[in-house]
Amino acid sequence: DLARIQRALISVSDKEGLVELGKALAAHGVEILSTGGSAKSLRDAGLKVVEVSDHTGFPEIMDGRVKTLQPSIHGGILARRTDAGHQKAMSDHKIAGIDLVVVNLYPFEATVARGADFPTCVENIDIGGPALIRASAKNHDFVTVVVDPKDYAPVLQELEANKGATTLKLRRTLAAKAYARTASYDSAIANWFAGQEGETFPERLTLSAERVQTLRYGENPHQKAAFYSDGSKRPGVATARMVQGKELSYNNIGDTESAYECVAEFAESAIVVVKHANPCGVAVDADQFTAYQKAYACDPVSIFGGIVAVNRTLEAKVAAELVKLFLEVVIAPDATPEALAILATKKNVRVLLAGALPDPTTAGMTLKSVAGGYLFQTRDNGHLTKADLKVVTKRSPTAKELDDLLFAFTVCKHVKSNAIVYAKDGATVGVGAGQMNRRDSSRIAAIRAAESGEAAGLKVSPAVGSVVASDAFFPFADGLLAAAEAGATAIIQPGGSMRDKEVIDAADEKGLAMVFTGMRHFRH
Ligand code: 93A
Repeated sequence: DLARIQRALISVSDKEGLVELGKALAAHGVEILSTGGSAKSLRDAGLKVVEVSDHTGFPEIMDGRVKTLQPSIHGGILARRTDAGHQKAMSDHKIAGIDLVVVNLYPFEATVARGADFPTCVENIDIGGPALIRASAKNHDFVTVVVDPKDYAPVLQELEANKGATTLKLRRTLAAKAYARTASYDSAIANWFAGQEGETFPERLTLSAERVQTLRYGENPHQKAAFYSDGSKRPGVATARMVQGKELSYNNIGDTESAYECVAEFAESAIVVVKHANPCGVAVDADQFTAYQKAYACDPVSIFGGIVAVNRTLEAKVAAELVKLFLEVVIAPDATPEALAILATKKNVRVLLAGALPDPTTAGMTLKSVAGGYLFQTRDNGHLTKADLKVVTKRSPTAKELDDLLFAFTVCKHVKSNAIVYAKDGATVGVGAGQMNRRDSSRIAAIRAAESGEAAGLKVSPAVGSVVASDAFFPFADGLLAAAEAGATAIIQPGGSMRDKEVIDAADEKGLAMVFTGMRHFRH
């Protein structure tokens, strides 16, 4: 299973680790073939290199578009070393075997990312490189292929351990990585091209993602799972630095995403507690500790085993409260050293520092799988300001009601439909999520408010004097009446029902103020 390396072809755009690699190969007596720029770097470092053009007897032509696309190169890679016919072809055509191929591609993705013009991007589509990579990976029985400078070390270790040879096991691993690289390279090109055509949803979409982590299990222990990065670098659970705690689980990742995307909505210091993908306590306040107390008070029951997200540097005073609870994850842009020291006393709690907050208004795609297909949609980046709200009742909301209405509707966006959120003084006081009718969500939220109030020793439910938000219009007056009964004084909802008039009349009759947003926030 060992394959000796006598001749290597090196053609790399990213010259990281190149000289060290060249030196180590030379020390093993490997003959190095190389293309223009790579050969120059190696020669400048004092290494002996054969130019591919000297090896093939054919010059690099057309600004390098044709460098390695030669039968003597590809024959040397693809020849089966154990096949008499292949061996004869090699000697008939004076083809020398190439046993190691080290290639990294023209930086197409980086060229696109820096906003280069169309012809520059096109020129950065590597043709010869992927051909070398795919050929070597195909013939991995005999040939070692390296597409990532990170793999120079393992290859050199094997050469050291096996007298200048690699094992089949390593060659197979590298071959798999090689095809993953060319696939992701081509999908980047395909998606970019489709984007140039001005299409949001191209006819054919290729996904490329890199595995961040294999997970212990999926949503349930009998399911397998892994976590992939889409390479977008959006601040959040995929890119955050985990400073302590047990390995993240599948459900942790989903919940942390919900919490962090929600907390990022608020300009003021905010706290979001999430349980089973739904916020169960959200609050804003100039003071982080007060925000925490308000968020906690919304639902002191559901926070058990929950996820807590903050949108400022986590403070010690809040951390001291968090360690009193059983929590799964804490996520923040950053934390003070004191806060980290306090969290460290609970070593199982996963603490993620995301460095920054995601921008809720940025465009992007979300993806969901269904039997036999995928559903893509643009991200719900809808963002409302007070100016977008239309008063539809006789009574206009007070300034304080208006603040709470906008806050409640923003939370609603992050609650599974049918979503009803009661809020007061910059905090949720009751959240009704995921019910099949709006009236039940409304009632559940009111029950939650009453129970939490009772637990806190309050005489009246916190829903009394609150405002209420609904993620979609009230199709009938009943949901609104349930909210009025619970004590809400103002309502925010998209509007647009056939029975809007009936709902507005009911609000007027109860003396409620109501605003329409014109924007719905279903979330399933
Ligand atoms: O222009 S190419 O598509 N044509 C080729 O024949 C070819 N062979 C290698 N690009 C080609 N390469 C690429 O050149 C490699 O993938 C590598 O990224 C780059 C290295 O060029 P240099 O050694 O001149 O810096």
